[in-house]
This record gives sequence, C-alpha cells and structure tokens, in this order.
Amino acid sequence: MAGTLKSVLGKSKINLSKKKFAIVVAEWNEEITESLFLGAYDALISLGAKKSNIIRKNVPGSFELPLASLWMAEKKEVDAVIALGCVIQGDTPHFDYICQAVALGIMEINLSTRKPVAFGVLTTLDKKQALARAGGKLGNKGEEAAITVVKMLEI
Ligand code: RBF
Repeated sequence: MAGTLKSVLGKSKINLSKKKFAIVVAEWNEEITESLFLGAYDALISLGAKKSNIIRKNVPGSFELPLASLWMAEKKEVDAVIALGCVIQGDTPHFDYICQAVALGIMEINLSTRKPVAFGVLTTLDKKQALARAGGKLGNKGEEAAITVVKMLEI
C-alpha cells in the first residue's frame, strides 16, 4: 500500500515546492473521479507542492488516460503524472478491455518516459465499491496515487 498521508507527512526527503505535477482526470463516473482528484490534489498540497505547480487536464474516459498522461509526461517541466479514472463493470466485456488497456498504457509511459505516472484508476464491480475507495470507508485512492508519485520521486 502507498501508505496514509499521516504516515508520510513530514518525512519527505525532497523539496516538493519545486516539483511540477500533472493530474489527468477521466470524466466518466465524474462524481467518483472528482473525489479522487480532490484526494490527490489535497495530498500534494499537504506534502508541500505549490498550487501553481499542479496542472489539471480532463479526458472523456479512462481509455484516454494513457495518451493524455503521455503528453503530460513528455513535457520537460513535468516531474510526475497522476492518472485518475473509474471503470465500473457493466453487462459487456468492455470493462476488461478498458481496464487492461489503461493499466498497460500507464505502465508503458512509466518505462518510456522514465517519470512516475501513478495508476489511480478504480476498477470496481459497482458504484458502491467505487465510492468506498474515493473518500469512503476504504480511503481515497487518489490520495494514495499522489503519495505513490512522491515516494517514486524520492527514490
Ligand atoms: N470510461 C470510464 O472511465 N469508465 C467506465 O466505466 C466506462 N465504461 C464504458 C462502457 C462502454 C460500453 C463504453 C463504450 C465506454 C466506456 N467508457 C468508460 C469510456 C471509455 O473510457 C472511452 O472514453 C470511450 O470508449 C471512447 O474512447
């Protein structure tokens, strides 16, 4: 697990005020992805990032996250990217195709750009499971994605 914000606060080995972050947010299941965004944004600020160093970009759905994340990671000034989305299983196999494509796409960007790109995409069976992980009783996976890129920048 990435750890809670409390467990990493004050322990950062790098000065985050000089780091630039891009947060890419999918608009599908907007209620959920907005909570993920707030979790990620607030975590970066709490860890010392500057508001002016956080860029937000929206994409239509999670399938578009890898390309937009690549565009962001390719920018010289961007140090890390957080990709946020929520894919909820429906009645067709679309779920599997989207989840796999996005996971592989994000991993590829990590390796090809050598910059941390967090996979903050919920892949759940229903909306209840998603809400529990977007600021509900199981925490906020957006916050965890932010903690993850910060930890990767420290390595
Ligand atoms: N995008 C999501 O981010 N979450 C979803 O749950 C989701 N479900 C979809 C279900 C179907 C049947 C289709 C066609 C698209 C879905 N998308 C979803 C949108 C997808 O990520 C992408 O934006 C579109 O397929 C256009 O490339």
